[in-house]
Amino acid sequence: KPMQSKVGDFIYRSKLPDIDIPNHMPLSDYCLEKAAQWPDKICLIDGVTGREYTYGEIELSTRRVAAGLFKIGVKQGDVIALLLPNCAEFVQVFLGAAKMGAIVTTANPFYTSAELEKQTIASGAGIVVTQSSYIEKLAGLNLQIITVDHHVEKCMHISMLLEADEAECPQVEIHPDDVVCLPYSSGTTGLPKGVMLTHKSLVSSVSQQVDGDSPNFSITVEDTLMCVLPMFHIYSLNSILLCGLRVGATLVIMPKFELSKMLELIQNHKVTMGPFVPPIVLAIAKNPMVENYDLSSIKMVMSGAAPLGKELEDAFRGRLPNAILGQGYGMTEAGPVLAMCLAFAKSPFPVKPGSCGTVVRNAEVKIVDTETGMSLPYNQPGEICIRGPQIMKGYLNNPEATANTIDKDGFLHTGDVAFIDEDEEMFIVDRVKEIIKFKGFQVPPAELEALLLSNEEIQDAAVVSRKDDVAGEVPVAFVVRQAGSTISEEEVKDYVAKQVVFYKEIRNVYFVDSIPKSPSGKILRKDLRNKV
Ligand code: 4UV
Repeated sequence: KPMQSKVGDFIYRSKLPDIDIPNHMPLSDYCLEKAAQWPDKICLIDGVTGREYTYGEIELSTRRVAAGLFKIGVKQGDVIALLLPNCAEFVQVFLGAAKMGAIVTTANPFYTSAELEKQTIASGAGIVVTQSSYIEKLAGLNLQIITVDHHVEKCMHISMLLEADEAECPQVEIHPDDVVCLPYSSGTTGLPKGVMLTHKSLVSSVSQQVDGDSPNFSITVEDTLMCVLPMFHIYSLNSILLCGLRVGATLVIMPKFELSKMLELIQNHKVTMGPFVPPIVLAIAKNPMVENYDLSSIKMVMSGAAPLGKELEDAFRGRLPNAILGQGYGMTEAGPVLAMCLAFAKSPFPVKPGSCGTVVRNAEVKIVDTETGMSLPYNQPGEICIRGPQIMKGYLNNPEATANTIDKDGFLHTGDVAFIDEDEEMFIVDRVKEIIKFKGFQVPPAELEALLLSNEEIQDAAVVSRKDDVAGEVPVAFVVRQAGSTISEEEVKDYVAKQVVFYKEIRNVYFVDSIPKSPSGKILRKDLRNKV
C-alpha cells in the first residue's frame, strides 16, 4: 500500500531501499571520484574519428579546462553556453566549467540566431563554446567565442583551455546549492525558462540511478554506452554522460543519429547499453538493415523523453529478444529522472509493458487529482508530483513560474498524468501541459504562438500537437487572419520556419474565425487537439 503521511497523502516510493547520497560533493569531483581507480580505462570513443580518451585524460582535461577558463577571466557563477553536437570537447568543457564553479547553459546547435539570442541573453552567458560552422549565427550577440575545431580570427580556440596548466586550476569553494547547469525548458506552460540545476540536484539524480549496493540503473565499469542522444538535452547529459562517468563506463559518442553508422558502432565496440528515444527504438524495430549487424552485445535498451507505444515495444522485443527494454521518465525540472524501469536494477523486478518505470530512490511521488488537488491511491490517474533532493532549485529570474511549479510542500508538478499500480509501476496516460514533443525535443506552443502573433496579418493563433507515427507529435497551428488578409498556409509556415529550429516548424495551418478560450483567456487546447 502506498504509505499514508500524516496529512493523509498517498506517497509512492521506490521498491529499492534509500541510500546515502553524497550530494555535498561538487558535480565533477563526484562524477570522476573513482576515475583514479581506472585511469587507463577508455572513457570516450569518438564515433566519427575513432579517437579514444581515457579516464585519466578526461580527469586531467577537466582540471586544465578549469584552469584555462579561470585564466581567460571566467569567474565562479559565470555562465558559459555550450553550442555543440556530441563530441569530446562538450564533455571536457562541461566538466571543467563545473570544476571551477561556472554554470553551463546548453543549446541545440541547430537553433536559429533568434533562438540563440533569446537564450544567451536570458541566461547571461558571456562565452560560447562552439564549432566554427555556427559562428555566423552568433554574429552580433556580444559573446566571446571559443571554437573547438578551426582557429578563427577574433575567436579563441579550445587549445587555450585544453593546454592550460592544471597547476593553475583555481581552488573554489562550491556549495551544493550552487547552480551548475542551466538547460532551457518551457515546463508546464509558457516560454522556455532557465532551469537551475545545482550540483546537489545532479549528484542526487545520478546517485539515485547508479549508486549503492542495489542500483536502479545497474551500469558498471564493464559497460559500453551508446551516446547518440544529444548531450545538450538533459536525458543524455544526465543518464548517459554523468551516470556513465560515475561508474567508469565507456561512451561511444555520435554527433548525429544515422542508423547504419550507429549499428556499425554497436557491433564494433560491443555496446551493452542503448539509451534511446522512441523514434530510434522504432528504427531498430522496423528497419530491415538491422538484420545485417550483430547486436548481441546489447543487454539493456532504455526509451525515454516521449511515450513508447505498446506495439512498438513488442516489435522491438521480437528484434532484440536478449535485451531488456524499459523506460526512463524524466523532465528537465525534475533533475531530471523521476522514474526508471526496475528491470534495469541490479536485482531486477519483473515489469509490465507500457510502464515508464518506478519512482527513483530517495524521492517521493504523489498522484494528484487535477480537479480537487487530492492525492490518489493506486490505479487512479492524476498529475505526477515529485519531491526529493534532485529537483531544480527553480527557474532563473522567474520566482512566479517557480512558485507555479514547485508547491509550498516542495513537490514539483510535472503536468504529466499517470496512475501507479500495485507493483509501484507508473503508467503515463495523458499530459495536462502545453508542451509538444517532437522525437523527444520540446516544442513550446507559446513560443510559436508569439511568433505567429508577431505577423501583422495574423489576429490570433494557437498551436497544438498532432500525433505522428515517426516523430510522436508535430506542431500544427490554428490561425485567425486579420480582416482583409489572404495569407496562405504556406506563407504562415514559411514565416515561422525562418525563425525556428527544424522540429518547431508548423506542419499544418487551419484557418478559423476564432480561437476557443476559457473565460480567463486560456486557449482551450484540448478542444483544438480534438479537432485535428
Ligand atoms: O524536459 P524534457 O525535455 O525532459 C525529458 C527527459 C527525459 C529523460 C528520460 C530518461 C532519463 O533517464 C533521463 O535522464 C531523462 O524528456 O521533457 C519532459 C517531458 O517529456 C515527457 C513528459 O511529458 C515529460 O514531462 N516524457 C519524458 N519521458 C517520458 C515522457 C516517458 N518515458 N514517457 C512519456 N513521456
